[in-house]
Amino acid sequence: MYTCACNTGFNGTGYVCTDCNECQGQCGGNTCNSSAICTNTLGSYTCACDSGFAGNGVSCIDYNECIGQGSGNDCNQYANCTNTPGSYYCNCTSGFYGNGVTCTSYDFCGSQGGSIQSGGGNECAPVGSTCLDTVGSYVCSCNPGYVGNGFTCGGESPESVCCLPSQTHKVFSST
Ligand SMILES: [Ca+2]
Ligand SMILES: [Ca+2]
Repeated sequence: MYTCACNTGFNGTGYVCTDCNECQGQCGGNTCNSSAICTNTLGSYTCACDSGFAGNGVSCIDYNECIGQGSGNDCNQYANCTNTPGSYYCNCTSGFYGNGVTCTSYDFCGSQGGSIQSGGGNECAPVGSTCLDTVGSYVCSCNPGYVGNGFTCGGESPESVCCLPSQTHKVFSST
């Protein structure tokens, strides 16, 4: 008289044994990390961390691509990188528009106008000033004969004729 038992990883009577699908919770389930892919195999299973994670499949730790881990990041030099579990994203900094991989300085001094917030336009004095685009910003200068900081430029005054144009650099806070 003898009895048969299925090997570990198999279900059945002992005469007929079929593989447990541990990935679907059979035979005690699996120990794969929640950020891993479980693959059923005959008699066992394997775990592999999702892309963007490092580890053996049971332990998976997010790569911080923003500090160069994993495959790093392709954020533009004028973008902020934000790490996320399994990934990351890029946002252009103030003064630039784009998808974060490509960031282009706004044409502040263009003739289209518009608000600073929407990217176009500038706050230079409408009369007596000159706007100069810089990378991610712009500079307002009062023309010779006008006095002010570039955002406000007063009319001609006798004493101002002698003086160099004043200017103010528009500074954006980086968020
Ligand atoms: Ca299995
Ligand atoms: Ca990440």
